[in-house]
Amino acid sequence: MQKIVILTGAGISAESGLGTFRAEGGLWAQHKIEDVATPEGFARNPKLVVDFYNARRAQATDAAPNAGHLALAKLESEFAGEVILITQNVDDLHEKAGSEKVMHMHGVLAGALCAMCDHRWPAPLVMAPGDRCPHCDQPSARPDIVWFGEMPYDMDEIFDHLASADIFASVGTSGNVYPAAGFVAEARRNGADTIEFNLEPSMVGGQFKDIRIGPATQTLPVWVDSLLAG
Ligand code: BV8
Repeated sequence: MQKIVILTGAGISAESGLGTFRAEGGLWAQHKIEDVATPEGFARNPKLVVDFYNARRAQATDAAPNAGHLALAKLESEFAGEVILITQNVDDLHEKAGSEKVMHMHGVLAGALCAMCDHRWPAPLVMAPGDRCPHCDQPSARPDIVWFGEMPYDMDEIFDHLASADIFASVGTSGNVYPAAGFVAEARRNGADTIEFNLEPSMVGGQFKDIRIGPATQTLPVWVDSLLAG
């Protein structure tokens, strides 16, 4: 049975109106990474960080999935083989599009995490520094987001999937951030066909066998239809 492993990044949500990180005027242009996406930044100024994620949670709540998300959901439901969807994105647009198995390796805006007891619960739309954990009652709630310097989720399972992928596809990611940017090398090492979907080649674009240039809302539906046609 054929196995397709897909990695998505901020670019797949761009056409749903959610800002990417590295475009001019993108998220990282408005804030420094070390101030809003590191544990040190959170310790230094928890309100700045919590408000950064409150703004993104509100934006993601109002956003609708686009034809790129919908194409991947169609692939998962209609493909005869196995489809594994790994996303670096913390929005829920893949789920809104109907994807059922989504691995959020960098966490989720919809989740809250207790820094003391590791309890997880659905995040309120607006979090505040010092929110109490419903499990241990400590004032140690934080967004359930993987910050720089923190270990992404599900890495063992992800590497198992990369070891047995027949096709590895990467959509809308700049290839700046590791370990996600290293997945293509891992998939190639294991003999997978590799394909990148982006507006331009990413930092690891040269490692892909095939590159489809264009907006994901156009390139993904064509690719999915070709896979489903068999
Ligand atoms: C780890 C959650 C180790 C937060 C994110 C030096 C110092 C410190 C660390 C490091 C260092 N050097 C390397 C590292 C490791 C570091 C890293 O890689 N840093 C980079 C900056 C060099 N990585 C980490 O720290 C990771 N953890 O290494 O842990 C460890 C080991 C043992 C024990 C403990 C720990 C953790 C990284 C996770 C950070 N969290 N997200 C949040 O979302 O706010 S990363 C964040 O940026 C995103 O999640 C995403 O993963 C990442 C990159 O963003 P992209 O998705 O690629 O978006 P970007 O804007 O960059 O690109 C968009 C792309 O889409 C573009 O290419 C564009 O052309 C394309 N596009 C746009 N529109 C469209 C489109 N494509 C198609 N269609 C369109 N319409």
